[in-house]
Amino acid sequence: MEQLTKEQFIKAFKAQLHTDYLVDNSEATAEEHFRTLGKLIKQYVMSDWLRQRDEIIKEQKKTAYYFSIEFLPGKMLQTNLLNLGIYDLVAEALAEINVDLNILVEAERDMALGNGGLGRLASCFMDSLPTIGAPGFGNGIRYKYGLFKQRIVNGYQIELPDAWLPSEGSVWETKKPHSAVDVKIYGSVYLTPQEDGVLKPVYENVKTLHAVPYDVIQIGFNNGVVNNLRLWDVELPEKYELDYQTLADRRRVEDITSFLYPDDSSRDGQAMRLIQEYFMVSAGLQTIVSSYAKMQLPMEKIHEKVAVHINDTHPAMAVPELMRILMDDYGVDWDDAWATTTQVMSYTNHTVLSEALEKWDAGLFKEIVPRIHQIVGEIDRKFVKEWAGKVDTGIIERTRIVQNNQIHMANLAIIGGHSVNGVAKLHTELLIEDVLKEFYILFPEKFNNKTNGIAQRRWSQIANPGMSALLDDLIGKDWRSNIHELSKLEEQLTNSDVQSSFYQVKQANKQKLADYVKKTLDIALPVDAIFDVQVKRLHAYKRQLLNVMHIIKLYQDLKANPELDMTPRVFIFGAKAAPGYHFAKSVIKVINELANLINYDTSLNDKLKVVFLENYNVSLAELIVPAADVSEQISTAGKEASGTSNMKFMMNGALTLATLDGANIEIKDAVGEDNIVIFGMDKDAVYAHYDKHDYNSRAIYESDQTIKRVVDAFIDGTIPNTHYEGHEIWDALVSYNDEYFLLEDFTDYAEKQAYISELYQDKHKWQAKVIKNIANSGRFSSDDTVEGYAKEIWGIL
Ligand code: 26Y
Repeated sequence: MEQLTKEQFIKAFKAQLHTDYLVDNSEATAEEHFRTLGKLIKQYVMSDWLRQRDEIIKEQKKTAYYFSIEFLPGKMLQTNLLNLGIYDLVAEALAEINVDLNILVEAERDMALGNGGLGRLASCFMDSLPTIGAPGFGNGIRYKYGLFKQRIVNGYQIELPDAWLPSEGSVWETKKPHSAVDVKIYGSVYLTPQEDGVLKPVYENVKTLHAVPYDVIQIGFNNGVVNNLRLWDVELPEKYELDYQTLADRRRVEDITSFLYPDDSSRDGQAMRLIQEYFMVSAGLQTIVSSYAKMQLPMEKIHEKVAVHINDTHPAMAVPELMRILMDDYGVDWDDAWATTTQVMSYTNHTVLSEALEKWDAGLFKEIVPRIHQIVGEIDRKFVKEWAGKVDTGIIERTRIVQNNQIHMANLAIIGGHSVNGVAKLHTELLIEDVLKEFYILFPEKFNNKTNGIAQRRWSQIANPGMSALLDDLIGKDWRSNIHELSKLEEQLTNSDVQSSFYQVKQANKQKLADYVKKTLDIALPVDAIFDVQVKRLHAYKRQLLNVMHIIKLYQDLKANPELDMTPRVFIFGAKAAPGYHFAKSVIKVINELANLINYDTSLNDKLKVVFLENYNVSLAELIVPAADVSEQISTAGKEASGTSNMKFMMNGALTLATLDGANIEIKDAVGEDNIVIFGMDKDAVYAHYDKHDYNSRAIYESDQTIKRVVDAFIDGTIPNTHYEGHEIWDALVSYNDEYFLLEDFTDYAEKQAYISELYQDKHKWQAKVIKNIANSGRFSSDDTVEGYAKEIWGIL
């Protein structure tokens, strides 16, 4: 890529504004400025993009395809400028013509094609893959509506559609109509022998969908590599227009890619979701196989050039779909197709919650994807036959794909691939020992761990420019390209000048967040208070309620003793609840009403504030994470597969208050016990309760006066306007035996919170721990995580 000068840039920028919008620089809107800059960036990388593609074809490089029903990139402008190494140049050039880059950044809409952790992880991987120079591409859906926009009205969550996509399309994408493929659903299929005796499927009454790809640029960091995220959109196939005669028929087709399902852990199997999954899988695989075919290599060896990753079970139909393409379209026989398919496929599990393990009704499956249904049936039959007599029949019955007229997608992904990984050490252990233990008996060699990571450039250089400048001063700039350089900070933990510099940076970030809160909620936050943050999807197992219980305790303590000497605290929440998740929505209502109660009670002397920030998303995370003093990672041990916000907070100098769950354990190992605050039951203690059935929350409630007082606050009128929600919560905690053990963990949690308050008073001690955390955060880079996938699972590096 040629070196760009400011003059060239300004000239090109103005010319593009003229061409596209017929406006001068001074009249253009922020949106027009943003799109113009985006377009220039795309042009700027075009030659690298094409070169990368040609290189892969010419050198016949093995390529990995990351299939995911969700990607959650957020905004891309800053990341793209940074990765291209032209951030400062462009910012300065724009300033010369009186354009503020920050305003352009604001003008970009968040691309929110994901629910939470799983989608955000996929996007961190999309940033890391080109950065480590790996040929790895994404494959997903171009939803017209991303995850809903959350509004809070009277304390309740309201969901509004997120129409993120402008009518002209996203600036980062390129439509590729000539690469479109057809996807068939519905109808019926039967097998009929050809002249050579081989059975061929004959389809009747199918519906054909036209899948059109949009390729989104994924720019590597300072290395001239540009990869591709391919998102599929549906169109009506002209050739088959007679199949769709009414407007309603046509709408139904368009609906396929119209929105992302807004659930992150449970959902009743819905036909449209199944169609989405198959649509994306089939379109992606057809393209992959046909480009492999151009290499003129034997089809039975496709695994030597292609790896397909199944991100959670949602794309698990990749297994039977590849079998279908190889057999029906390329004439490969079953055994050869199976041998190569299982070498192509690999699968990541992201959850141990049984309600999140995807299952489909076999009848629905057969109706929508009849040929895939046949192939799954055959895979299942062969699996049972292969293991019969070798292991206990109970094991076979519980690991087979079709059980009780349901298709178990995890079983399909495990049986049909060569690798199964969890996303943190503990999580992988739990898969092996518990959730997937019978698969481990059959296929121990498939299991491996890949602890999650984060795209550190976004979560440090972009989100926290203040800290980044300080790091440049202290350890030089190399950390920007090699995050492990952060460990050099180890030498400066106790240097009080360094400590106070980090403190200043944090205070400035807190002020920035406080300004936002003032502007959006009209609440003034004291920045000398501890900023205590819990941001993540709202779910019972994540235990936002435990945090709430502690806030209630502090409130009661302060009301009882207004003179109480307490380190001021600001509790910050951000969380979307799945629209159908009743209990989670009640928790949101209670947080908001508790916030109202506390924030306007002048007798508390600003010692306590609670804010719920609406519409938590990637961009808001970039504002919140650098401003946190305390990172709340308080899930019931054994339930959070990994967590990734824990890593982001750590890198930005927050202390983690955590249970021994998911990647929290690895954070503890990285910083040492003194530099993280651990509380509560570990996974063994939780499992002991499951084994012995001896948990009794009512007994705790009745015997512990503090807990009783806190829990009763949900129903005794303390929190206004929550009669219904309060009773629902009280019942969950007391009458229904507190499924996630909040009461058992509460006392330790409150004690550790008190310890944090005390610790914060000792600025030297606190800051030493802060710096220790930053110094050891490099090991959570997704560059390293993805390198592990690339080498050990996909074989592409
Ligand atoms: C089946 C459907 C309802 C469904 C849709 C989305 C099921 C699950 C999901 C999403 C799960 C998810 O986001 N899991 C999170 O993945 C992160 C990345 O690995 C983990 O860090 C986090 O602990 C886990 O909850």
